[in-house]
Amino acid sequence: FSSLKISLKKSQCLIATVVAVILGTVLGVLVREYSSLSRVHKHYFGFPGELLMRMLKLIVLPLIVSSIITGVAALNSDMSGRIGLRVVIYYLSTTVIAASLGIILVIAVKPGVSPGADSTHWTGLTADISTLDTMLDLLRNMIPENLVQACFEQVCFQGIASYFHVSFQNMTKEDILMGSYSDGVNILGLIVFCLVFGLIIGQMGEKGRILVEFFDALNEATMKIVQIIMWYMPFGILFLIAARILEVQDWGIFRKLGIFIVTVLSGLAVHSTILLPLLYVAVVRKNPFTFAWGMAEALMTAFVISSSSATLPVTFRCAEENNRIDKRITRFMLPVGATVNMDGTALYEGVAAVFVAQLNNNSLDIGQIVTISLTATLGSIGAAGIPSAGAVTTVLVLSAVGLPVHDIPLLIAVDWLLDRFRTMVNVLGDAFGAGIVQKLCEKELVRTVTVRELDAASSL
Ligand code: DAS
Repeated sequence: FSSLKISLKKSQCLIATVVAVILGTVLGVLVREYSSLSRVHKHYFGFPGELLMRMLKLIVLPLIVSSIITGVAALNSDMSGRIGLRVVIYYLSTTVIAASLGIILVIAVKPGVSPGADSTHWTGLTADISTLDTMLDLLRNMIPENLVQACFEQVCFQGIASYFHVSFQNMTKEDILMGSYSDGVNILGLIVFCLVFGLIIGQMGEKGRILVEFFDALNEATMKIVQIIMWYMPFGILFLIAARILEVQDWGIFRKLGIFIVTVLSGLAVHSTILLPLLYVAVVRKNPFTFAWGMAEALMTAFVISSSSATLPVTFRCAEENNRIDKRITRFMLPVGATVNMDGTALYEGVAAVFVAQLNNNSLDIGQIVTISLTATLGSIGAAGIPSAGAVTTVLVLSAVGLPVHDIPLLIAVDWLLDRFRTMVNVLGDAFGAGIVQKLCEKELVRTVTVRELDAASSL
C-alpha cells in the first residue's frame, strides 16, 4: 500500500514535471518569437530556475555525506568481513563497468556534437604534461588538506561561479586544469573520506553507534528536504526551460537531446540485458532471465515511482519469495544496495557529463574522462534511492571536471523519463548482486547457520 501511495504521489510529480516542461517550452518559444521584451527582462525568466539550481547544489553535499556514511557503516553491522568484502567488490565493479560503458557509448555516438563539427572530443591517450598533472591532481584531491574549506568554498563556489558568473567559455584550459578544475575535484576527497569514515564507525560497535544514528537521521532529514525540492522542481523547471529556450542559438539542441536519451537507454539496456546477466550466469550458473522475471514486480514498481528505496518492500518480497535468496543476504544487501549500488545512475552520469562537454565544445583529455568515470561511480554511491537523485549528483560530476552546469535544465527536462529506467537498472543490479553474493558465500552461510544452531543447542 505504501508503494501504491507513493506511486500516486509520484504520478502527481510526474504529471506536474511533464506539464512544466511543455509549458516552459511553449512559454519560451512565445516570448522568444512574439515578445519585444529586452534581453534584461528575458534574463529574469531564469530567476525561479536559478533558485531551483541553488537548492540542488545546496543539497548535494549533505545528501552525499549522509548517504555514503549511512550506507557504508551498515556494511559491517551483522555480516562477516569476507561477505562484506565480496559485496563491496560486486558493488564497485558493476558500477564502474556501468559508468565506463556509458562513457564509451557517448564518445562513440557523440549526441552533443553538431553535424559536421570537429568530433575529436577528447585528446586520446597522449599522456602529455597536463594529463599527468590531471591524474596527480586527482590523487592529490582525494586527500584534501582541509575538508570543510575544500568542499564548501571550492566545490560549491566553483559550481555556482561557473553557473552564474564565470561562463565556461571564458575559462582558459589552464584555469580548468590547474585552477577551478582541480578545485572542483575536491569533492572526491569528501567522498573518499566518507567511505573510510563510514567503514570505521561501522566497526566501532557501541562507541560508533551514536555517529551511525546521527548520520542515519541526517540522511533521513536530507531526503525529506529533497522531497520538498522535488515539489518545487516543476515550477523551477518551467522557468529554467523557458529561459534556456530564450538563450538557444542552435535549435539542433532538441535533436541532440533526443540522441542523448537514446544513448542513455541503449547503455542501460546493454548493462541490464547483457553485462549483468553474463555476470550472473558466470557465477550462479542459472538462467538470469528467469531470475529477472522473478523481480518483474519490483522492476515495474521502480519504473512507476523512480525510487529504489521506496521499492525496497517489493524488492525484498520478489528476491526472497520468487528467487529464494537467503534473508541474511537480502536484509543486508538490498537496503545498502538501494543507497550505494546504482549502476543505472552511474551510467547516466557518465553519459550526461560527456554530453555536456560535447554541447559546450569542450575537449576532454584522458585524465578528465577517468575523472568523470570515477566521479560518476562515486556520485552514484552518494545519490540516494529517491526520484531524480541522479540528476542532483550529476552536478557533482560536472563540477569535478570544471564543466558548466547551465545545461542541467536540459537534463532535468528529460529526467522524468530517464530516471525511471535508471531506477529499474539500479534495482535489477541490487537483485542480481544478492543472487551472486549468495552463491559466492554459500560456505559462510552454511557455517554461520551451523554455528548458530550449535549455539542455540548448547544454550538449551
Ligand atoms: N531515482 C534514483 C533511484 O531511486 C535513481 C536516480 O535518480 O538516478 O535509484
